[in-house]
Amino acid sequence: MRFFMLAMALCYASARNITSNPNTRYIQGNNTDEKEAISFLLAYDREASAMCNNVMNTQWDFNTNITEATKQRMLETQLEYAKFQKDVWATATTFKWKTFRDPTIRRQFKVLSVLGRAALPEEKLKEIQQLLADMRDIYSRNRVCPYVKPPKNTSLPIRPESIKCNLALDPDLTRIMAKSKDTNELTYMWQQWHEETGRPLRSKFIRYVELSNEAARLNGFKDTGDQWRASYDIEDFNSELEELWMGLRPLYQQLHAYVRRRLHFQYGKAVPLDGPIPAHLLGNMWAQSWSNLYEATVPFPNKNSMDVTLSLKRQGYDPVRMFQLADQFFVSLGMKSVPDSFWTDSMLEKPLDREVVCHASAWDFCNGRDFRIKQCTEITMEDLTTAHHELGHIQYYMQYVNQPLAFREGANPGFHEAIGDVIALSVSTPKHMQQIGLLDSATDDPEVDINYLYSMALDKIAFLPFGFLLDQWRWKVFSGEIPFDQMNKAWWDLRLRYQGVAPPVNRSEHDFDAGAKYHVPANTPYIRYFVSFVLQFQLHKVLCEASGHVGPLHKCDIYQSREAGKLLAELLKLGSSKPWPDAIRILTRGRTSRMDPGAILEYFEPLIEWLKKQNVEEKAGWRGMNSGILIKTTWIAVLLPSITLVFARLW
Ligand code: KAF
Ligand code: ZN
Repeated sequence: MRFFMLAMALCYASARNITSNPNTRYIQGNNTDEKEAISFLLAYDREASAMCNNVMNTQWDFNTNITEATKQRMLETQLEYAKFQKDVWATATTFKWKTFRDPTIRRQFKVLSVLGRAALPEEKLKEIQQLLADMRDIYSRNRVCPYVKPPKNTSLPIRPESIKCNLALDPDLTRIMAKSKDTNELTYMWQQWHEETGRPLRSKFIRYVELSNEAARLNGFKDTGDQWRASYDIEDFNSELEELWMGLRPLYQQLHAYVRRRLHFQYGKAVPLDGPIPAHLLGNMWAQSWSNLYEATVPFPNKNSMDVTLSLKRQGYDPVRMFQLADQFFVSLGMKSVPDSFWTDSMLEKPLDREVVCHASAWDFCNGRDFRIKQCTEITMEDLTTAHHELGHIQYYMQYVNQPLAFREGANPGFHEAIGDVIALSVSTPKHMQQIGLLDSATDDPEVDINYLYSMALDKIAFLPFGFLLDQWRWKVFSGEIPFDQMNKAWWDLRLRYQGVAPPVNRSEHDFDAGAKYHVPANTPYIRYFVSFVLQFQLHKVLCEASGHVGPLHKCDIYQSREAGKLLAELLKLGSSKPWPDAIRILTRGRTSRMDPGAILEYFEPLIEWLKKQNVEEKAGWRGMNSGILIKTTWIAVLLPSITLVFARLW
C-alpha cells in the first residue's frame, strides 16, 4: 500500500520540471495533507533504506578493491540512487510541510527538501561522480620511490635500477615520517608525497569545485561551503568557530614554543627560535598530530613512558584484538557490542593482493544490522586510538538504528567524530592502561602527570589549528575568495598563520598541497574534527560527573560506569532528530546549549602552567603569524580563555 502511494507520488513528480533553480533553500509546495505526508515518509524510509544498502555495497566493493570494474559498478548504482533522490525530492516539495503540526515531520521534510548533488543535469552529475571516484583512486593508489642516501662527496642521490618505487602512504610513509630523524630523508618523502598526489589532482579538483558549486546553487545555497556549513544550522557559525579558536590559541602557542625549542636543540638552525616550524619535522605528513615527537621531547624522560606501542607488539596484539578491546569498553558502559557480521565482514588489515582505500572509515549499510570498519590497522598506540574513533561511529549507528533514515546522523557532524575519541580519553589514562596490562605502573606523581598531559597535548592541542584551517581554506576556494591560481599560496598563508608551520622546500602554483590530505580529494568536510575536539572534552566532563568521578579531569576513566553509558546512549539514540543545541542541553541537564572550550582548558591546565614556566625566556608565536590578516583583538578575544576557565571551575 505504502509502496503504491510512493510510486504514484513519484510518477506525478517526474512530470514536473525538477532541474530548474528553486532559488531558495528548503522549498515547499501546496499540499497540506499531513496524513498523506506521513505515509509518504514511511514508504520513503523503506525504499530509500534498500537503495542506500545497494549503493553502500558497491561503494564498499570499490573501496576494498579498487578496479575499473568496481568503479563502474559503483558509479551506476550512485546514478540510480541520485535519480531516486530526485524523484523523492520532487514529491516531498509538493507538501506544504512548514505548516505541519508535528515538528519531527517538519524536520524530516526539511532534510528531504535539499536535493544535493542530484540537482545537477545528468551529464554533469556523471562527470562529478567520475571525478570524485578518480580523485580517490589517484590518492589511494599513489606510490613513491624510497629515499636513497647520496654517496659521500656528492649531493645527488643515485638510484640503483633495482630499487622499486612502491612506497605507500599507509604504512610506509606514515612510518618514515614518524620515526626518521634524518632531515634529508624527511624532506624527500614530504616532497615526494605532496607532489605525486597534489599535482595530478589539481585540475580535477578545480573542475569538481565548479560542478559542486553549481549543484549547491541549484539547491539555493551561495556555494558548496555555504551548503556544508548549513549542517550546523546556527546563525553565524563562523564567528562562533573564530571565538572558540581564539580561546584555544594561547594553549597552542605554548605547546608550539616548547616543541620548537626542543626541535631547535635537535636540528639546529633548521628550526629558528622565532620562526615557524618546518612542516616535515613534526612526526606526521601534515603536521596535524605531533604524538610521534613524544620520546624525543618528553618533559621528564626519567619517568615512565606513555607510549604503549611496544607493549602492544610484545603482547602479540593483532588488529582484531585491538578492536575487541575498544568494543569491550562500550560493553562495560552497558552500551552495544558490534554484531558478529562486523567481525567477518570488516576489513581491519591492509590486504596485500589488491589496491584499497586505506584511510579509515566506518560504514552503515542502512539495514539496521550490517556495520563495518575499513582500516589498514598497524599495531601502534596511534591506531589503537583510531580503532576507538571508528568504533565510536559504529556505536552511533547502532544506537540510532530506530530513527527514520533522515535522522540517522550525528546531532551535528562533529558529534559523530567525537564519540570514539571520548572513550579513548578514558582508555588512555595511565591508570586504565595499567589496569589492562599495557603499562607497567601508574604512579601518582606530578611529573608523570605532566608527561601524560604532554602526550595528550601532542595529539589534541597540536591538531586544533589544522582542524580549524583546512575548511577555512576550502570555504574560500568554494566562494571564489581564493582564486584557483592562488590556491597553494593561500594554503601556506593559512598554515603559517594558524599552525606556525612552513614547507620544507619552495612551493608554487603547480603544487596543490592541500590535495595531499585525504579529505580534500575525498570531498569530506573537515571542520567537524575541530568541532569534535572541543566537544569531546565537554562530553568527557559531563560523563565523568555522571560516573561520580572526583579529582582532576585528566584522571577520569569512565570504564564500567553504567550512569555514564546511559547518558551517552541517550544522546546517541537521538541521532539528528533534534537541533544539536537541544542535544547539548539534554546532556548537560539544562546547564548549557553551546559548544564550550572550558573543559579542554580545564583538562590541560596543569600542563599549560608548566609550559608557561618553560617558555618564560621564549617569545610565543612566530614570524608571519599575523601577516596579511586582521586578528580581532577585541577584549572578549583577549579575556575569553580566563573567563572560560573561571566558569569551568565554578561549574
Ligand atoms: C580525528 C581524530 C584523531 C586525529 C585526527 C582526526 C581527524 C581525521 C584525520 O585527519 O585523520 N580523522 C579521520 O579522518 C578518521 C576517519 C573518519 O572516521 O573520520 C572517516 C573519514 C571518512 C572516510 C571516508 C568517507 C568519509 C569520511 N569518517 C567516517 O567514517 C564517518 C563519518 C561520518 C559518519 C560516520 C562515519
Ligand atoms: Zn571519524
